[in-house]
Amino acid sequence: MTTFAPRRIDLRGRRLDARVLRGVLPRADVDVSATLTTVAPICEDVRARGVDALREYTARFDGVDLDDVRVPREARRRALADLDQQVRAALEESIARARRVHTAQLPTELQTEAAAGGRVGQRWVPVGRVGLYVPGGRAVYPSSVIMNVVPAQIAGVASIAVTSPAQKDFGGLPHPTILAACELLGVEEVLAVGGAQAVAMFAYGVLGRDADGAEETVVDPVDVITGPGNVFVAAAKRYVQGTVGIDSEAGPTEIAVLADDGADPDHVAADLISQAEHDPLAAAVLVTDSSALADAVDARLEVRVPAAKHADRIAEALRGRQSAVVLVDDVEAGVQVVDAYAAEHLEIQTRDAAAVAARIRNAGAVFVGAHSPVSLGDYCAGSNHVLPTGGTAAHSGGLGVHAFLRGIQVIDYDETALREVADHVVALAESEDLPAHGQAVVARFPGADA
Ligand code: HSO
Ligand code: ZN
Repeated sequence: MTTFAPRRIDLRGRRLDARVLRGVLPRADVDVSATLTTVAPICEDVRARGVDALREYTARFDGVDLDDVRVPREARRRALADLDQQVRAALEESIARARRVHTAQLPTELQTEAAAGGRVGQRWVPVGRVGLYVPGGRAVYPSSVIMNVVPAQIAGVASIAVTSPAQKDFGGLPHPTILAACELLGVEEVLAVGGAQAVAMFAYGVLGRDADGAEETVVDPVDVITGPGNVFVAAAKRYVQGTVGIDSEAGPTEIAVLADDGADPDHVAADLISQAEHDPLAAAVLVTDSSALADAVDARLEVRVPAAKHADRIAEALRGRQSAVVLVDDVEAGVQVVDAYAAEHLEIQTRDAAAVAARIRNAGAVFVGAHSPVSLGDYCAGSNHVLPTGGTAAHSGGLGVHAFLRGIQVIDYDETALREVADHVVALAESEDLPAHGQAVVARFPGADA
């Protein structure tokens, strides 16, 4: 009788169409839309009352009386000076790898001749200012500072602000490791605000009063907000979307492992536990064609879970309806299942792992083979750990430099090239009953019978 094993779903001999798979692979219930009604008044209040509203919400939700929402430079310097040397070295290595990988993502400018003398280019221009949200509370993720700041910096964003909730236990500042990470990265603007109110602060900007009582801008509005957070943060991002750009909404962490009988059950168990550690709502899903492996993984969970520091929430995550061990007929069927699931993180622990991985179409990130666990990607692979959750990997990818860039098309036709295509513009304009469109072209060729 096992106690930590996720429930079993047996799909052997079943037809794996999309409807069946959607029904059997449920996810955690996180209702972002329902939370919109809670966060909307908070966002509007911050928009209307600025810093005064931020102070009130911070007192109410975080139990901190903020003098200033801005974290002084001195506090960030001190946090870095006090940082454990090993953690500092690890953050530096993580930053170096992330910079290397994200630099390679930069798109190249394009210049195409659509016709002789008719050039269309594409320039990539960074947004002017971004606001990056770093969670606090149960989740203190200096690694997430890196994952948000590095792509924004590599994209060339001139103005970068980071916010993280004020912590009662740390003198009302964000967690010191987060401040240290900001300092290591050279972030010049750090704020001590969390929750929906932080998202509103970035979206609308906030005014306050200086020492002499004169009105001053405390936080300028941003163009883009990125970063993971709880359901209130996700809902607030959804609320302000349109006013600003956002990255994908982050839900509870998910790991799926596609494994065959060659996988090491202890490693599979350790990897499932590693992401279950985040949250009682985290999802851990093993998909395998080997019931022997499934049994062996269950057995290793029995040993590893009770020994884990966060055994309670790990057990809750593994036993939750969002987690499962799924039995399939073969690896081919397994690929169909994990594609339908569209996991945030997908490990491939099968023979010919690289070939199997190459066939995956839906996943936030794919971890190939025995030596690429998800926790490597969480910290030090160079890849980004802000990834699409909740099945959104079917239409979205992880955070990268593109989130901070816009492609601007540049159209540059000469007279001959315009004349060449004038009749077509006129014909399409007439067909849409928008003749002034055609006339704007014809006006350039007086006397011609276009
Ligand atoms: N697995 C998380 C990221 C993270 N893990 C941060 C540890 N720290 C979501 O991808
Ligand atoms: Zn993680």
